[in-house]
Amino acid sequence: AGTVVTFGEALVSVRSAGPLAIGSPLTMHAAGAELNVAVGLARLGHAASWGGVLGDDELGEFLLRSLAAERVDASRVRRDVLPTGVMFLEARTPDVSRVFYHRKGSAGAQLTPHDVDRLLDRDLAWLHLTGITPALSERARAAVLHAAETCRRRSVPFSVDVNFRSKLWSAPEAAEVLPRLIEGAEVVIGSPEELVLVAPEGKTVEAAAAELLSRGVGEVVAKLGAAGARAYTAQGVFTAPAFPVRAVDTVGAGDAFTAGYLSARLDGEDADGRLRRGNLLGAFAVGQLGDWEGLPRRDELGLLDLGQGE
Ligand code: KDG
Repeated sequence: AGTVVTFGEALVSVRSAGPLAIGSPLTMHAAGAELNVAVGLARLGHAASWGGVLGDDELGEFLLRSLAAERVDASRVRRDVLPTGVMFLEARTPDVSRVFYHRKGSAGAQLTPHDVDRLLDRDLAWLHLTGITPALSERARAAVLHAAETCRRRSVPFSVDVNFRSKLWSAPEAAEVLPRLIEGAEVVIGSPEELVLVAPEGKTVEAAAAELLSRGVGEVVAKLGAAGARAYTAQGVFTAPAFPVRAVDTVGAGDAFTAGYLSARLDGEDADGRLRRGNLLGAFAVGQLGDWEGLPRRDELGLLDLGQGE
């Protein structure tokens, strides 16, 4: 049936139990939006592959080990002399966390169009991209635009999670590049603000979705956090509520939603089923520390069944 491929920058996320400035205890996790999606898909039994450039260092070894343990194919990863990127996630208060990137000049930003060609040279079922990659460097931007172009040329379906990162680039810069990236995408996912950012004419999320659909995007999915999610499709607009859960760590919930949505899409589920599985994975993700650690295997999908589960 082919492989679901994704690529981008994987990071080591170092999470603190309290303020960093006082030396709070730290734990090490594998992270990066695309890695999170790949793990979510692999846990549900999809053949998933992650690609990118990792440092030839201990942190790169840790990320490869994590991918292998989660049965994500990483056979086309390239190693580089530059260091693997790190992200500190500081629990400043129980409700407020802060992100500090140590990723400038990292191996992950060295991705090239040639790396992409190597990665996509296979039986591709689907390609998943994010709006983080074009913000990393000129060559990473060229690489991700080349990947989308390759999909359009080969008629391979692809998805884009907008994932705007204000610490990496400005909204005007993103608004210049991202509309080109999402052209012809089968699925575009984002928060309402992110969807407005990628639709030059759209002032509201509804207008943005209508514009993207009219320009050939297959479906537009708005992540609404605790309010669930909404899909704008040629068949109409569908909304599904979030699962009521206690949140321990919300970072990674959006990527989990994306993995669930894509998983259901690959399984041929309808819009309601896709939204439901997206919300379900989001709920699993927020229940545990780490971006993806709490995600379910396929036989665990019913665990959170509270009357609306699968
Ligand atoms: O969604 C979580 C990701 O954002 C996190 O793992 C780090 O990919 C990341 C980024 O670049 O911010």
